[in-house]
Amino acid sequence: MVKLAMTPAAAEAAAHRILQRADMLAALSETPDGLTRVYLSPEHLRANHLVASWMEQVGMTTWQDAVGNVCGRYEGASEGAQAVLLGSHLDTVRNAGRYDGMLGVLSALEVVAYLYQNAIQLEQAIEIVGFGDEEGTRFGITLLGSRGLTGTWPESWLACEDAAGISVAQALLNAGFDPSRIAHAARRPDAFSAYLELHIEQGPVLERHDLALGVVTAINGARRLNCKFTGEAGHAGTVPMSIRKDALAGAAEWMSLIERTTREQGPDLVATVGSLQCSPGAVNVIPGEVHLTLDIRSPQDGSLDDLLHQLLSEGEQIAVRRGLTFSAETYYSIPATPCDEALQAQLGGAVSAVQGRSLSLPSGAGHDAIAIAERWPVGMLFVRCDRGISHHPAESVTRADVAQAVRAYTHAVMQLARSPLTDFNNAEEQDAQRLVSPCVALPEWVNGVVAGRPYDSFNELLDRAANLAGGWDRQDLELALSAHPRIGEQAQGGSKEAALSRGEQSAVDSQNTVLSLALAQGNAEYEAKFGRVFLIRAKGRSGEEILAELQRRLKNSPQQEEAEALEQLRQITLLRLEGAFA
Ligand code: 2AL
Repeated sequence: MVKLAMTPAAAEAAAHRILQRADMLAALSETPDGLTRVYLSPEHLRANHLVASWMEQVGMTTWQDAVGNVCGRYEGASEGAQAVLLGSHLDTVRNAGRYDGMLGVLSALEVVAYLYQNAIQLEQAIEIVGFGDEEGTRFGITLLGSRGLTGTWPESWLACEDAAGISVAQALLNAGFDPSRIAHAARRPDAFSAYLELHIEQGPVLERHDLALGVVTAINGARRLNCKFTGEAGHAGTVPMSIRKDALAGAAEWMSLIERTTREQGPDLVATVGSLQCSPGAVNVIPGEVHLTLDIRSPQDGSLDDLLHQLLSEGEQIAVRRGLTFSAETYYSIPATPCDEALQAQLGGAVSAVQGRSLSLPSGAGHDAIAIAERWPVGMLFVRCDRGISHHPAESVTRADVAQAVRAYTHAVMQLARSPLTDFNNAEEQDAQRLVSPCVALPEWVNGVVAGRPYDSFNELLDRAANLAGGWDRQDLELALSAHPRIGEQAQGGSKEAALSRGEQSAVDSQNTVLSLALAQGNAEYEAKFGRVFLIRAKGRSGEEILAELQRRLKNSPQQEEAEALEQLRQITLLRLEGAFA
């Protein structure tokens, strides 16, 4: 059973605050009825200000970056630590809903509020970003906020204009930003270990599964095409059916096939013919030309391209059979963005802990994570929304769902940002023993290390472990050897100790028969002389180096050799301990 840090009651209170704050942000709109808040508008700047004030209430330092994102940082255990980045966007489409984007920022704030209120400082820092533009409502170009962080703004963007003829550069100036400083918004690649985004699903899948939460596998890639069937216009009364070249009948047949073929290829693929123009478009004329669009999407580029290939070849075959011509031109193509598998697993574990099971699903809509994935591993958590409605004032979530979301989100973030040392300090005694016992098969040492908890730093833990190892004697050595097979003999079995041993001996070339024979002979001589297995820290040493050491140590007196073997055992143990806390 996974233990969740945040109680259901605390999550309820957080959800209540989130919904209240979503209402407060929804009031920051350029239209009095309905919500419209576009990039670099006065309402956007006011939203940034409000979000920054909420960040400061929970112990975050805040700033606006050079492209107008609002940012906050909750420091980690050491100043300047790498951060887990949480966020989503604060801009909207026209006449928008109040949760698309905002729910992610407000939930991230509750994660930090939980840490702050419980005086929890994690190994990593937590940063939150409220992106200034994801939707592209104002300038027709999208992801301006997230591309600021990745430092991938093309030069050409500054000249793009809004409907009133105001350029991005001018809008930046008007809002108090300096267009020549755009590059300063870029963050160093090592600034973040991961990006997590919580978002409403904007589709009906979670609702259909009766689940509040799901984990995103990938953000769909998409292709958009302009297509055309050309036939021959003619008199609707005089041309016999058998010799017609009806472009619209060809297009209709293709559209039916698009639907069937796409369905047959699996549940994650979608294809849409969204517009159709028929000419000459008269009741008594056979259609001579049809222009239609095709939009197809999938979480995998491979399956997307396979589908596209098949659909185009079907269009071609229909045209040939009907004496038409068919053409298609791709005018938009965006690759799929896979979410990081480890982050999916982390989020999936948190979601299962909260709602009993997790559901993985692709995202049909675009998100800030698309841009962020170019630099950092991304993970996304979806929250059910009423009937999947989004980009509409009727967008809606329930408080109960938001409470579950915040609980799962907080758990996942704490797992990600905490150190193995914190886990060790907080673990049940048996779990703590399980973590360190593969280092050496000496229960007294294991218990001593566990009893020394809590440790303020890994160095403190290492010091105690080394001190305890300083008291080992011959008996300890013999006991510990049960977990150390002979050099040159691969440890068998699936135990943690066996796996560690195999890794340590990986530089010993077992294919080299001359070496293997020499090691076997040396091992036998050693055992005959000292009465136990030859022990050496194998990591980083080749078989030849180990053999040389073996031959040197064969000349030791029993006392000298006991001291050397104990020293090797200490080194192996402390190396393994470092590995366990890496
Ligand atoms: C080993 C082993 O398993 N790992 C290591 O460093 N040395 N064995 C041994 N006999 O020395």
